[in-house]
Order: sequence, then C-alpha cells, then structure tokens
Amino acid sequence: MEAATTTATLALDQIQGNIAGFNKDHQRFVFLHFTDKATAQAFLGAVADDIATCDEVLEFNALFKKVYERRHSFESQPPTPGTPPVDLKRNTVEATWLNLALTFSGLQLLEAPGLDTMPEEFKQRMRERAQTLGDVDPSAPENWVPPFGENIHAVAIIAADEDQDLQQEYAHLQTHLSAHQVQELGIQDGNTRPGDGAGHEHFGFKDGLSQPGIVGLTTDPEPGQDMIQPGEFILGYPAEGEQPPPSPPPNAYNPIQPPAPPQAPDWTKDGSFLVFRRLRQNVQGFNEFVAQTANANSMSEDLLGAKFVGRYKSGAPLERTRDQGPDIDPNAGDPSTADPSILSSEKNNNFDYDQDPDGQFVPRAAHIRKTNPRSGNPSGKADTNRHRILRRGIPYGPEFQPGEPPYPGTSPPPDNQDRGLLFLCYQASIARGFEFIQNQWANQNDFPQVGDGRDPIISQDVENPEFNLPRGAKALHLTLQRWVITTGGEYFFSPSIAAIKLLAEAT
Ligand code: N7H
Repeated sequence: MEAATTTATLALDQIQGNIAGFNKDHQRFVFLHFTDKATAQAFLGAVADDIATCDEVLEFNALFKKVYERRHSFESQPPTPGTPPVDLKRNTVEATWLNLALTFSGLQLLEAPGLDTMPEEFKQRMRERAQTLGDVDPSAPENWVPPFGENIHAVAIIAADEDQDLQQEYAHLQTHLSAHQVQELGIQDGNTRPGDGAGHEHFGFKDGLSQPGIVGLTTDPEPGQDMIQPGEFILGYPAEGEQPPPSPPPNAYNPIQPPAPPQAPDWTKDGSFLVFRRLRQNVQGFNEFVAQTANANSMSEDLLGAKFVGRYKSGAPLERTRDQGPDIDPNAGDPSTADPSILSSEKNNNFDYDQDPDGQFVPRAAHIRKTNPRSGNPSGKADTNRHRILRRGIPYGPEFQPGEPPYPGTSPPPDNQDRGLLFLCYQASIARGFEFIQNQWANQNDFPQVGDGRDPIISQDVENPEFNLPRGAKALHLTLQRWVITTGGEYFFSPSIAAIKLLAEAT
C-alpha cells in the first residue's frame, strides 16, 4: 500500500454521494435540457435537498455491509432441508439516491461565474473530443444513439436497490421537471446482471474490484489498495505530488502530458468531473474470437480471456498465478476453482508488476495493466497515481442469448441485442484521468513498451488492433477485432450541494 502523506478533512456532507459509490443494482440516467436560466435555477433550488451526499452513502454502505455479513454468517450454516434459498440482499437495508451533474453548456446557461477557467476538454464536450479519444468509424459521434447528439444541460442519476423504488423516485423527479419546464431528452437504464452474472459485465468478467482508496474518505483500505490524495478526484484538496514525472527511458512512445489547468472558481470546491460513456459490447464476437484463437494456439479459453483482461472471469488476478510457478499450464482453467484463496482480499488486488516486467504472466497490453500499469509504468508508480479514476459503471441491455443472430447482422443492432457498459468515472481532471488513460495508454501501441499493442477491450482508434502476448518461446502476435464501441457519452461536472444552491440563487 502506498503511504499517504497528507490528511485532509473532506466536506463529506457537501460532496455528491456517487463519488463515494452508490453501488446499486438499478440505476437510471435522465438527460435534461433547461428552458432558460430562471426555470433552471428554480429546478436546482427544488431538487438541491433531494441530492444524496457522500456521508449518507458511506454510512448506508457501512450499515448494509454489517447487516449483510451478519446474515451471511447465519446463512453459511448448513441449510435446513426443505427451506427455500435465501436472497441475502433482501431484508437488509435499502435506500434510493439522487445525484445531479451539469454540462458546460448547462453551466453557461446558468451563467456560473469563472467559466472561462474551466478546462478545455470540458468546454468542448465528449463528442468534440472524438479524435483525441479515438472515437472514429463505428464509434464516431455521428453514429451515437439519442440523446447524445443533443444539447444536454444536465444528467440526473437515480439509483435504487429495487426497480419499484427507482420508478417512484423517477416519478418524483418528473414532477420537478414539469413544474420547471425542464425537458427530458432521454433516459438510459443500467442494471446489475441477473443471477450468477451479478457483479460481472457482459463479457462475463467480474468488475468493480480495483478502486483507488481516497485519503480522508476510505477508512479501511484493502490489502494493496493505493491511498490517493483526494485532490485527484475532488476539487479543492491536495493532489498527488505535483512534480513532473521523470523522463521515461528512450523509447518511441512519448506521452504528451496535459497542461496544468488554470485556477478553478471557488464554487467548484467539493465538486468532481464526471465522464459518462455508453459502450456497446459485441459478446458473440468476443466469445467466438476467444474460442477460435485459444483452440488454434492450444490454450484454454479461460486463460486467453484472462490474458486480454488481466483477470479471469471470477476476478482472479493473472498476476497472482505466478504463485503457481512460471510453467502455468496453458490449459489450466480459472485458478480460483482449485484455490479460492486467490479471490480473498489478501490476494485479489495485492500485486504489482515488478515480478513480471516482460508480461509473461500479465501481457503489458492487458486491459487492467494498460489502464493501471501500477509499478510497470516506465514513468514510475508516482506518475501512474496521477492518472487514477473512480469507476462507477453499470451494465445495460439484455442478457446475451447464445445462438442469437450474429452481431452486427444489423447496424445498429436491435434493442434486444444492444448491451454493454455504462462507463462512469469521477476525477478532478478529465484530461489527466479518463482522457489520458484512453488516449495515452489504452489506444497506444507503444505503451508501456514499444510494440506491446493496444488495449484489447477498450482501445478505439483502429479497426484491428494488434496485441502482443508473450509466453516463453511461443509468443503470439494477435490481430484483434473491436468488440467495444462507443455509442454515446458526455462530460459533466458534479457540483457540491452548496454550489448547487449558489447556482440556484445567483443573479
Ligand atoms: Fe475496465 N472488462 O470486462 O474487461 N475493466 N472495462 N475500463 N478498467 C476492469 O479491476 C471493462 C473501461 C479500467 O486497477 C476489469 O475492477 C469493460 C474504460 C481501470 O487494476 C474488468 C469495459 C476505462 C480498471 C474491466 C471497460 C477502464 C479496470 C477488472 C467496456 C478507462 C482497474 C475488474 C465495455 C478509460 C485496473 C477490476 C486496476 C478494470 C472490463 C471500460 C479502466 C473486467 C468490458 C473505458 C482503471
């Protein structure tokens, strides 16, 4: 674990709750357009006290965990024969949350002070960043689904444990919308996958395992969890060391560091930038490619999938298979079947890449190594920790049905095949957080080292990305396909509660 150097007192009653992580099974994103400044202000004033804060969410999550664990220890006793299986999440505690975030154009309409100092990428909005992000060809903004071509002013995020609670909160929000002539441009629902898929994204991999800890907010870090200064995620707090990273060794890859942002206006304190990205996943295409390539190269599908992601579907980290020695059986399945301890908090995120510099275990272009290179960043771990994000994504769309018509048989696919991830992340700088990870790491062939290849899951800039899979004398140089495409997205700012009230009243 990285040592924390500064302890800041965070205004947890001012910071919006999803920054701490709603962690709810049902979420609805409602995209809004204001009529004019006066009605927008009246709307903000009306909903300000409905917005969930970090302290509430943290307290709720702690209580939920406590009750869940008590019930789990009871349920882990041998079941009484004849009694039905118990859903452990039922009868714990429940809450429904609302958050609100504004685009640059929403802030302009509200005439928020000091907008000229806002960062360029935020002013430009996601669709105008397409070249930087690699959103070209099928991912190009002209192919995005509604309402991402429209002038979105804000997004309301509703999160609930039960769908009926979400519907109730949505109905409540709609009364505010109609009272203040706020136009609803569209909604996007996200849901945890059902049954055994819960906690896993649509390719089948367990998600949400590795998150940075936040100094002043995370009280009980997991083994290996980096504690990062709050200023990396929330405005107005100390950030990680501001020193420029040491020059990487001579290499064709030369990252372009984003310029330091100008001094932000006072009202942005306790706020955070929110990236929303709608990513469609071609599950059949991914499964077929993994099956054919694994078969052609005498590997198990489990192992090849893990080489692309850096973790097996269960979440077992490939790096920890080093414990099994360098001759890991290429046909071995998921190691957690034989040794469930690999999934324990002692092991699951407690690793670095020092012992695997060549990527023999975790290819250097594997998704989790590209997006968080840990110690394997040629610019050093301190630099890695200036590019961390708080991921808050949730899957959308129906379950994949084996045998459904091939995708993309129709373009765009019908609703019953449109599935993927609503990727959300919070950070203090989109240029240094999301954009840097996407553009300077995932999309680059030469990061961390020359010829490593592109991120097989999220790289966006080329149709057939290359991927280098070292494994002793049998190294593979694969030409992949693009199984994840961008179908919408926007940049938002999630202001503090005090700032929402200020924007509601400012003349
Ligand atoms: Fe990723 N996947 O299923 O393959 N991601 N991701 N991601 N991702 C992670 O560690 C996935 C996306 C990061 O700290 C896991 O929590 C899919 C974007 C980062 O070791 C899995 C999509 C960006 C991490 C996936 C997608 C990132 C991470 C392992 C899109 C940023 C933490 C579970 C459809 C630009 C890395 C876990 C670390 C982990 C998948 C999107 C970034 C399974 C399918 C757009 C920083």
